Amino acid sequence: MKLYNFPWGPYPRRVALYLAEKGITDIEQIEVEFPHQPELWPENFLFKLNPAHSLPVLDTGNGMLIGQSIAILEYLEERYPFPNMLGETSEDRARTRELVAIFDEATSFFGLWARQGSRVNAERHTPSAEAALIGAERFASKLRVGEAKFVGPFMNGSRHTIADCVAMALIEFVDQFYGVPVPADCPKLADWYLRLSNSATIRSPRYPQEMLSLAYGLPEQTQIFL
Ligand SMILES: N[C@@H](CCC(=O)N[C@@H](CS)C(=O)NCC(=O)O)C(=O)O
Repeated sequence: MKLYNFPWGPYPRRVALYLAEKGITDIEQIEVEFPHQPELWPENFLFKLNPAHSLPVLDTGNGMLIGQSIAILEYLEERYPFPNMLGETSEDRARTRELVAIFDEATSFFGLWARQGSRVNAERHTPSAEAALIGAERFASKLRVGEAKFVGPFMNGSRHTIADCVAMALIEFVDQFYGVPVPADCPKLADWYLRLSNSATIRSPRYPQEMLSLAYGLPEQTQIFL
């Protein structure tokens, strides 16, 4: 199998965290330049990989390309069932998937805030303060749902699941790249984030310095404080 990825984006990072936690080392990792510069790629390279032009993409080695991070996590969970990172019972798996969906939605709404409000995206989008505010408010409300559904000590109880990978990839990115702290009314998430940040399998990715210096301080740039 081959994984096309880059190290620091919130969607790619989900898979990187999963591989590290699971101890999977036999998937070839191919690092792709980001931001995407299609003119630098071999002809149609990423389009062939994924019509959405997004990363990560998993080449399963048997004729299939998977271009959605959650589908990749679930696929890998079937190929590498131990240790189980989805859940033992139907209820357990449903809870993990529910948490995954909550933090996936939060990631999309955060993307709206960042795309419409951050200096780092100014070349790609005409900023809209109104859209940025909608994104920020919806992002915060999804985190509150995550707080209410959090089981502890991990997202879904006593073991690390794919929900921890999806949530961690988001919270870490939002904090480290954009300078957005966990909202004060989500103390369980804040505590979980602190604990996991210090665990052996989670080492912060290196962010491109030039982009980081533009991105950092999103609340101040948009005057939206959660
Ligand atoms: N829903 C997709 C989203 C993937 C995604 O948007 N990835 C970003 C990187 S973090 C990307 O490649 N964006 C392409 C672009 O902005 O041009 C997934 O879960 O894999």
